Amino acid sequence: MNKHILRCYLVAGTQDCRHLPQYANNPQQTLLDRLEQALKAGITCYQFREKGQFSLQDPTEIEQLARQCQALCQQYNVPFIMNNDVALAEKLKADGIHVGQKDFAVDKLAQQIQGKMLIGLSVNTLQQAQQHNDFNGVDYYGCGPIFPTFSKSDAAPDVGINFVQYLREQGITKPLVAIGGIKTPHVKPLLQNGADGVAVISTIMQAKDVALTVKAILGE
Ligand code: TZP
Repeated sequence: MNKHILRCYLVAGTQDCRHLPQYANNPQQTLLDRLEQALKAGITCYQFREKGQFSLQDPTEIEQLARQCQALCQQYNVPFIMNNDVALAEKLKADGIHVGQKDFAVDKLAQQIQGKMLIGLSVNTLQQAQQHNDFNGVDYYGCGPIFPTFSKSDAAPDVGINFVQYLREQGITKPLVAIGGIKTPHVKPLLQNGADGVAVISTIMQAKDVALTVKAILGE
């Protein structure tokens, strides 16, 4: 895979838009508007993650929104990754699927997907990273949470900014995106430590100026 897609990776669903003024009238449109601003500004990847108690619950509404987000991503030529929902990812022919450690047997998933989509896997320990380092079925790791996060209720313990460097020193060569509590000043040290990019929710979703924030992440 092209590692550059991990450089500025936005993860978001309607639950991440609750602070925005438009949200009360139309959560879906609020997400779509933010996503388009971020796409225009140059994000390199988007993960559709509709999750938790404040997310949409109706599968038809979720699918409809996912399709709209996907269409926007296609317009800007940015990969559309589905969080966790393999059936929906396959139905929509998403560019990728991202799964956690507890979600799936990733080896089985890779067999099922047969290279038709990218597969991202969350890792939180060296052992987890070692387990699939040489397995081509996993395309990239989401490594974290690096810092404490308010965007994921069941987040694993935070690993700290030097964890990425530690993984690289221990021979982890898989493309890797750092995630969890990442703000713009953390981007440079994370890249220097060996990350291929950063994935964020709140830094972009809560930005006063989305374009400036995306550019800051991209170092522009
Ligand atoms: N996985 C690990 S941390 C996290 C996810 C989805 C949440 C990241 O959100 P934020 O707001 O960038 O900390």
